[in-house]
Amino acid sequence: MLKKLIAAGATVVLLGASGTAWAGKDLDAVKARGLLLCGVSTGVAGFSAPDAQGKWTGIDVDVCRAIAATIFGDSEKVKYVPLSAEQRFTAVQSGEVDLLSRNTTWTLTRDTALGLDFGAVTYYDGQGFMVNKKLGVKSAKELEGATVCVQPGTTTELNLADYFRANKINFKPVVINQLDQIRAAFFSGRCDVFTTDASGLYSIRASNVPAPQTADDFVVLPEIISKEPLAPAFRHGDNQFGDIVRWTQFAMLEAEEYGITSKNVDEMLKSDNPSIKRILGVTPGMGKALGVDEKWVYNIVKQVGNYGEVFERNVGMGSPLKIERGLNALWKNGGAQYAPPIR
Ligand SMILES: N[C@@H](CCC(=O)N[C@@H](CS)C(=O)NCC(=O)O)C(=O)O
Repeated sequence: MLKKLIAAGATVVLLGASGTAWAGKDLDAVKARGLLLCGVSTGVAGFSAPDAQGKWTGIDVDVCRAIAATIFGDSEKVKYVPLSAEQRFTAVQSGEVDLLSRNTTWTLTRDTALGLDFGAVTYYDGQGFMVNKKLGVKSAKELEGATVCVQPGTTTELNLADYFRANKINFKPVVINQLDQIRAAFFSGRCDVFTTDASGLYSIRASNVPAPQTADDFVVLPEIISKEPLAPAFRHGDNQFGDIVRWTQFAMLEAEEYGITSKNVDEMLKSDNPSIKRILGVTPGMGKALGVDEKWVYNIVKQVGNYGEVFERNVGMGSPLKIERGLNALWKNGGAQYAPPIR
């Protein structure tokens, strides 16, 4: 085959044993620094937020941790950089962060004109609306004349205008940059409606309602008006780094699919299943192909967990957010989370 290709005039680049032909400067810089610089939000509980001790937690934080486990074998080798919606893309472009793992929607313009690339979708979301129950509103179609709190620099702002225009509903946007200020504006009644990704609404309702109001005073309306595939973003141009980001997410999904968890991963090393042996590096090859340690998936699962564990711990029914798997269930359970095979 190779001879035929060469005979046909193809330029064939043969890779060395280390596969370094794809290595790029971004991955080199991460390795030289010994730390992954991960852009996160300024505080969306369940996704990326500092706890009382200042330790960052959430599903987006676990994505950073898993990528650090792939690169360094150590999920702690991450520095978190909080970024507002408006700051986030410049921070990636300028090199202030290596990776943006922060409820960011994968869109065509971001993937092209902004000079970014996206990894695999870590959370399938859609935009929703939250209102105070005392307004008695049951549907977004009843929002004629409403004031709507929205953060700038988001797909949210664009979808909001499209949706209200398409449905011929008048509204007044209240555009506020800082997340804590926009939440305060909504909870103090300065806006009738808060709109963002449904995940963000559940997060804010579970974690940020100021006393004496409670989560029960607020309702998320049934309309989901957009597709918000949330994925990690990074600079265009370093394919090996991109492969690592993409396959780290797939590895967490494959681990869930094969029943490999943080609890049983040591047992699983003894499995006879050829797929599990390959995934966990007992049969070598996958790590070498990706240019990382053969134990990369073992390290991810042992230190961070499989996708289902990460989802449940941070945002699932056992967490304060109580979000159902829905579209984020594995494909074999009727969801959209599907990983290409590790082979
Ligand atoms: N997924 C949308 C919205 C993302 C977004 O930034 N949402 C706001 C509203 S909850 C947020 O997360 N802000 C966090 C912050 O500013 O720290 C996008 O990518 O544009």
